[in-house]
Amino acid sequence: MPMSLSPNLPPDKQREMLRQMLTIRRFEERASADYHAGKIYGVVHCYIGEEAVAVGVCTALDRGDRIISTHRGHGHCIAKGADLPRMMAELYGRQAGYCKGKGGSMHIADFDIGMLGANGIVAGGISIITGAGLAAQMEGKGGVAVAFFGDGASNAGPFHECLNIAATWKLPMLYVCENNLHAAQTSAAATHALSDVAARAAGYGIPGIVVDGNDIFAVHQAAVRAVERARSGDGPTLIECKTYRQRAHTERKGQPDPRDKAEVEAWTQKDPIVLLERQLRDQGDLDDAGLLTIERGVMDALETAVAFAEASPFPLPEQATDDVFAA
Ligand SMILES: Cc1ncc(C[n+]2csc(CCOP(=O)(O)OP(=O)(O)O)c2C)c(N)n1
Repeated sequence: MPMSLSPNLPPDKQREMLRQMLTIRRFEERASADYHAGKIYGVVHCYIGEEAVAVGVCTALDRGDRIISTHRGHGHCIAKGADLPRMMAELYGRQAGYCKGKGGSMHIADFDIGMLGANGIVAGGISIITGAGLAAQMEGKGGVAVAFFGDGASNAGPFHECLNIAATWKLPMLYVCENNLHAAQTSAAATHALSDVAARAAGYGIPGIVVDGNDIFAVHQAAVRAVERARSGDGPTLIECKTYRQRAHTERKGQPDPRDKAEVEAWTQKDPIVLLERQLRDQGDLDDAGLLTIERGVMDALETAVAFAEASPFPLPEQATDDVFAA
């Protein structure tokens, strides 16, 4: 199926979308390799295959708008403009990282760019960002707040409670469900009876929209409309992006991945980066040289981030309880 066209986006903005998606992809490929090489600790959940959602939505936002992420958070951080060296240093567990090396992949936040945090608690972020939506409404400056979450999270209480209150109070919110058809090792079909999470919006009296989450222009257009609605005081929208993670649930070796191989292959064929690249070439907005320039820029930025991480020391044992607010 051809991608949606996006006549409202100038070509340089479309190429910037590609650059951001490639940055997420290469960042995570490196994070995965370094995790397996024993340089990164804890756990790494890759967003590879879902990049069009984070970039498509965040391109519709202003810097002051706020987002919240999940355990699979690198893509959202990068799309909202987080600093790659500080992200990589955090994954490496170093002092120069976003959490001074004590949070790891699932705890990166940057309030200066409106990134309120990744979150290891499934659906936990939805409540926090709904509070940010209320704050934006009270500030009265037209800000919006965006919750990114998975299909699994849409079965949890916070999703339903927050949609209910956001709809009732007309909060300036986007609820963006990244439906990758599986929650860890459990298929979506085994945990909810509706095939579309977006249908749940009807229960709260707000629009529920289904988009092809691998088509960045479709995602972007849906986000632009939802942002307009939110900014004009009409309340939240639930956008369900049908997408797929090309990797297992985490990068840990030997974990079960019961997904059907044909399903994985079919979605890999619909890779969102390949789709955008092809679309830009068809439009005459990208050639081999242009792509090479983008790829080189991405790899240079990544090498700089890795060198920054490696040059930073590990936190000291006596710093273990610094900046820890709960015991
Ligand atoms: C409250 C809570 N329950 C269970 C888990 C274990 N867990 C981690 S990720 C995950 C699956 C989440 O699926 P989904 O929300 O669809 O996101 P995806 O991993 O597909 O991106 C589960 C059950 C958790 N982290 N938090």
